Amino acid sequence: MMHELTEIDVAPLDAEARRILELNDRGGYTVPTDGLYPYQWNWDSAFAGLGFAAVNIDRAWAEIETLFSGQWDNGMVPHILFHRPDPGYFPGPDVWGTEDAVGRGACAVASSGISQPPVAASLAWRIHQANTAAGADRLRALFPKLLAYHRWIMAARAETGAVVITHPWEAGRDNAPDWDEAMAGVDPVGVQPYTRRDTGHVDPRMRPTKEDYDRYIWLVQFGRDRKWDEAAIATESPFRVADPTMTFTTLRSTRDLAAMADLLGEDAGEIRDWVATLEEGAETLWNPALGAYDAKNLRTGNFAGSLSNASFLCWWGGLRGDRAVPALDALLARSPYALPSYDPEGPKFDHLRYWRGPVWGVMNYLAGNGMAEAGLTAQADRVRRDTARLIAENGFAEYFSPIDGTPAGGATFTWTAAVWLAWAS
Ligand code: 9YW
Repeated sequence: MMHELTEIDVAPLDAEARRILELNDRGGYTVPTDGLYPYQWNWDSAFAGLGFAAVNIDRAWAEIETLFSGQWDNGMVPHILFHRPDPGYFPGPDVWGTEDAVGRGACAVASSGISQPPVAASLAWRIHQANTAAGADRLRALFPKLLAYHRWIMAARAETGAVVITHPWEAGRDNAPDWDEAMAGVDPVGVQPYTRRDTGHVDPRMRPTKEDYDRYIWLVQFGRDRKWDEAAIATESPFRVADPTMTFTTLRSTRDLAAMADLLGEDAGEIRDWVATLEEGAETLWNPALGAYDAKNLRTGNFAGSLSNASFLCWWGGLRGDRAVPALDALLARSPYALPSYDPEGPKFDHLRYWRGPVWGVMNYLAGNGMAEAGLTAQADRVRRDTARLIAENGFAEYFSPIDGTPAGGATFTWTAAVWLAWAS
């Protein structure tokens, strides 16, 4: 269903987006939103950097640099950096227990023990392109850190060529139907008593269920008990799922890393080998029954059967060809607002429950830019215009209903502001 773009008055929205970045700036890093998410998150921060690039290039680089101050010795960049204690969030550093984690080494920043979609290289590359003079030295300093991050991903998570997650939080799509089968394989026995904080900040109907949450915490305890040793987790965990978000964002970031290497006069041989491995791995996520890329539970070999916004990150990953276009067009036709995080006609659709239906600006940014690059102009325009309309009509919410645009989750959200400034406006 196509919508006419009503005239949007861009100037006040630009001003509000800038105000939000300022509001959430904690000095060198940005929180996703006050209250609900009071720390530095990995992919949120890369998007914050992209947003700052439109406002203050120095601040943009600082955001990425602070993120990499939390990098472990083994190259892993955690999904949350706990720079300052905040009792309003659960699970905090005491629950993650990463002080003596295998691979952490000398890193002094308290953090979680898992990572997130590695968009940092791609968005740093765009920050660099926004002002190549200002970014020359900073890109050179960042490059070896990005390389180490990607070397860790390939060694720890790419056993099938596709990139796996060890916890639903790692995909950045917490309660997506993609993980349902693997989550059902987790028996949350022995979960220590805990109090959720998220449901005190937003309506519980918009959040993951208690059944999911028990398993999230069980998986954290499982990793902590193994000192976050990747080898032990890979062998023993019931939860190991190859994820299109991780796979396609890694693929794109790896390509961007190769471009950086060329610019900096560094050897890109190892990086280009990773691209070939990831392309082969991406092929294992093609689900013919769905006509789209899908998550795959490595413990059973089963596809999730989930048509999602992650399915259509393939073009952002640099894949070409039309075979996913019919599924995309069908999804667009049944979504008043694109792109839903789960098919509105699917059996698990829930229009406001987090990653089981709602539209997310960051996913639209990645998917929409990929579509434009692949020449899918009409689809790319639709995704961008819907993102702009959602924000113009409903504000800078964390996410939106794909049915009626209802704003949901946290308000004054950093990455929604960043996506507006960098792309949607
Ligand atoms: C959590 C911060 C994060 C995002 C994730 C999103 C949610 C919840 O919020 O995670 O507690 O980590 O699913 O993508 O990075 O905005």
